[in-house]
Amino acid sequence: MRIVHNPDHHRHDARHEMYRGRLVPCHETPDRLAFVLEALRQRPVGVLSGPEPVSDAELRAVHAPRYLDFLAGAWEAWVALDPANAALDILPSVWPVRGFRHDVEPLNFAARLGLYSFDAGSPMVAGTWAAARAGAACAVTAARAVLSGEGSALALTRPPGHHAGPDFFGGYCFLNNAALAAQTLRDGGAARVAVLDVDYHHGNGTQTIFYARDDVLTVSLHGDPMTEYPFFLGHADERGEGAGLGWNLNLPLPRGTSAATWFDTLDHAAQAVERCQPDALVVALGVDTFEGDPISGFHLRSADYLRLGERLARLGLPTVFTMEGGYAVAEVGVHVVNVLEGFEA
Ligand code: Q9C
Ligand code: ZN
Repeated sequence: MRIVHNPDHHRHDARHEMYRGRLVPCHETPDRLAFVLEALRQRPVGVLSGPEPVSDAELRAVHAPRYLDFLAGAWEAWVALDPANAALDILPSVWPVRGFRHDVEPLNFAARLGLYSFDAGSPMVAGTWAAARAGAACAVTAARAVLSGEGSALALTRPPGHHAGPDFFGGYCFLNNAALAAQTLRDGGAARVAVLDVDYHHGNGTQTIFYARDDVLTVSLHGDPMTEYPFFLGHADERGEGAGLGWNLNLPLPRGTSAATWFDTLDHAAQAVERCQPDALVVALGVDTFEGDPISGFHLRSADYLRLGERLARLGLPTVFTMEGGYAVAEVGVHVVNVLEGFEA
């Protein structure tokens, strides 16, 4: 297994996210990745490397140019408003909802920030763009490795990606690493690609990116959006649209779901992947399904991640993993490496 590590991830190190009316310390922190690297030192299940460069064209195959331009220039625009802003994180506070215009990009910075986001939980700092872009390069590099015959690869990166859509960020995500990996696999010759999202939260960004397409199957098992973030997408009746009808599968589960039920549902997800007969698989690997996760509500235990890896390996597909959520920080490394070990066994 090839493991492509993001050397710039630590540059995304925000202070606070808005949660229940307060600014609370960020859940998505640089030490999450440090714990994975430490677990890999103890159990070297793969060969570590850095990312190759990614082109703007590759990013634009998934994200809107004006969104990418906004992200790339956001910090400079923020500090230009007031030099004192350099000491503050960027957080949106105004959004265009139903009936508002989305086709006109306002000049005002706060308004542009709201246009391109969907929550106040995803702060940006000076290094966010560099970290996210290097993370995208990790995802593309991992996909290229699999295209070159490597059986599997992990984009070991943060910030995560599966909540980021064609032109919006949120849920701690800015660039959709799983979608970039899937698109790279498509462009490299895979006729059909499946994305299987096992993060606790619905992969709304990935779903949105591929919703009308019949070349990428998106499958997500996640906390029921009636009660769980991201709330406004992820229901079972979202099956794709146009040519993509039948190419999206959501398997929402109630908060409190046991490991036994979760694995039964994973089996349904895996069967849907098999039916589509893809040439390659992308696994959006969140480990916030852990019973000890501070913001989630499923009950997987550490050893269950070995089983998850084994089940994914049974699909027998060239596989790219992208690192998504998981906020029981000290356990994240053990869980990610358990998945990889189970996969390689
Ligand atoms: N109720 C990922 O796992 N905030 N993102 C939830 C707690 C957003 C999670 C607040 C959670 C986003 C990649
Ligand atoms: Zn998550």
